Amino acid sequence: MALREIIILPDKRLRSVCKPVAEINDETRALVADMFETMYEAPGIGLAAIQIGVPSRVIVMDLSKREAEAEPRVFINPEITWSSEETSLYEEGCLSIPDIHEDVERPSRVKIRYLDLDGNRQEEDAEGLFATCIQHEVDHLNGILFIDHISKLKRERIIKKFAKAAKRAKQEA
Ligand code: GNR
Ligand code: NI
Repeated sequence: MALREIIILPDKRLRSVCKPVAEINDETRALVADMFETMYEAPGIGLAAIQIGVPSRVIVMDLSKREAEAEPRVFINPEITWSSEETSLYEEGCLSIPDIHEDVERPSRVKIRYLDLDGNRQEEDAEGLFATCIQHEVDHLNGILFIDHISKLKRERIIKKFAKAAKRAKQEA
């Protein structure tokens, strides 16, 4: 297992449309292990493979409370097969856009289909934080970030802030 670097805005790789996993093998299992290590260390509640620079349709998640037992979950080639008309507002953050938190409106409930790490097809209903998080992560697989769901004014301010920070970091290097 290895801790991997989380890529942050304005890294263009975050806009990649990620490729489906063709075969679940040792490489997939090693990727998932690295993703869990990186997510728990951050710490975060979810992570898409592209956030460590790997353009594959793989997500890890753990929504358990800090004091409770860990509940690691893996979603390979996930699809949202249904979304409710009803929406919810949730304050989102993203490990690839550190220290920014904004309310995002999304469907309150979704149905998802995915492969687990054994390659078994799974179907699940998601609501609450699970629904928000899986939608946030599936967006990553399609090159979409939570700031794409907020006002253009707020989004452009955030993008500018990160572009400036990247420029400064480059000058100092
Ligand atoms: O750690 C995370 N917290 C979070 C909070 C509200 C909505 C979504 C998230 S996902 C985020 C980790 C991350 O960036 N996943 O892609
Ligand atoms: Ni994110």
